[in-house]
Amino acid sequence: MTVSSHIQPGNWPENPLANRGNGIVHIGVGAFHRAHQAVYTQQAMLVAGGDWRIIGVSPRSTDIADQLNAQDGAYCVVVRNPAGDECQTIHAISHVIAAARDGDAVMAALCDPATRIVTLTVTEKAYGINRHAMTIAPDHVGIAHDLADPRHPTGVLGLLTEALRRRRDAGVAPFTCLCCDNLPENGVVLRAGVTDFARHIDPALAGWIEQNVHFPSSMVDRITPASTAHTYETVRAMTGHDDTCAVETEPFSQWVIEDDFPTGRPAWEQAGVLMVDDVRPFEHMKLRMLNGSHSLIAYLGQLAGFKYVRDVMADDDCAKLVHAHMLAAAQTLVPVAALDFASYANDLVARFQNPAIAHETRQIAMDGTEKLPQRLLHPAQDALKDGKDIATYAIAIAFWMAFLHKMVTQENGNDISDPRQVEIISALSGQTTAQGIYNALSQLPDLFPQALTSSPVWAQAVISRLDCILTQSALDAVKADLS
Ligand code: CS2
Repeated sequence: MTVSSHIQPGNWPENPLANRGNGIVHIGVGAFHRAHQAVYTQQAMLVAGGDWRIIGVSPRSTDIADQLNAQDGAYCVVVRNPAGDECQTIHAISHVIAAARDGDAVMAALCDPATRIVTLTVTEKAYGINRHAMTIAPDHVGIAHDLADPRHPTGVLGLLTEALRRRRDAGVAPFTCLCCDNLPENGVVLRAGVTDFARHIDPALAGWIEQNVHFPSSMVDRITPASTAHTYETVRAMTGHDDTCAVETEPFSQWVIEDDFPTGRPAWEQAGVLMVDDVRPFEHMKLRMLNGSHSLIAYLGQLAGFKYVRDVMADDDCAKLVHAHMLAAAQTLVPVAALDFASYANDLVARFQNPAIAHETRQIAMDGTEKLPQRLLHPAQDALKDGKDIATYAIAIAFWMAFLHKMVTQENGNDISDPRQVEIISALSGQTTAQGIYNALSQLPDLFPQALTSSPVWAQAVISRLDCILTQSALDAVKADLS
């Protein structure tokens, strides 16, 4: 993708999109959105025009709204290339609304007929969807609040549902909902969540949404570590400006979207986005090969004292294990002519090794119970069913279990950073053996597929590795698996 507006030292470019109108509301203006969808959308408007600037909605933080608005929505993206940094200014976001203090403005933006697409990056846990049952989780805090007061929603499903209701009642065409979170068939999941939420408050509305609202799925990819002081220092050195909204990311970027936008869309394909009929082959490949390996790296790194992904990849044995896992994950994928899994794995290794990217293993280790099913557990289930090798899944899950056990015993579990932290701490209480820890975590409701929990082969594979990690070390377990 071409970099559109390089910043020369001391120079903050004019906004090339100043005369473009808004067309998208994006919920969750975190670093990933700023390094990915906003960049593509800017490029699409620069190449092909269109009124597709983005109104950002920050569900919780007010800081990002204050900071971005003070900069007229503009910020820098630092691309960490092994050969040197590049810096680009992005103007695709027109302004940001902090939902916590301005719910009415959020609703007005969602109901504006100019808003034809709502995109989302809110992380897996924010939806409040039980992905086993594909229904809303009524005890999820956002869902519970919005079911009680559906006209003043604060959660994602409640906001979309109420805005769609108002648009229907006003005779305004619905917006298209584009989920950009790392969930398999994320459009299908979002559709199930929104319609189930609507069904609880107004069954006719649920039927109207099913008939009229489109939820294309998408696969997003760009490694984007949380911004640090180093990010801001780089921007200051390159531009002479203080930009507290700056983000840093890798050179690689990919976005694959199902082309289902009845009320229009930016010419994303002219910015390098792949518009397809069916995103599933891409999404499975990415979730299983990239994100699955990422989770393996994260828990291994946390146990072995590697702060960054690149540190794990600098250890030969760990890098071999990661590569082996990528190939094992590829074994569970349906072959597609357009996709070469072996070369994708090689590219991933190079991306993970990028010495210019400081991606903390701790960041990826967060929210394990939300991430593991699509990244490791369902692929493991497929591998087991087809008689394929399950070793790398078993060691990845053993790392996750050992990581949780370590956090609970050494740090009282306070820093697990998982929405099911309380349950995890209670399940692990008093557990010291590999067998006990395995049983406790395997029995968390709605997490492990039954095909795994009922398999003695799987249990043995995980427990033996967990035992090695607990009695020797994570690196010894890696070595044992490679020998
Ligand atoms: C990572 C992802 O934090 C995580 O769980 O695996 O954010 C990953 O960096 C992105 O999906 C890459 O596109």
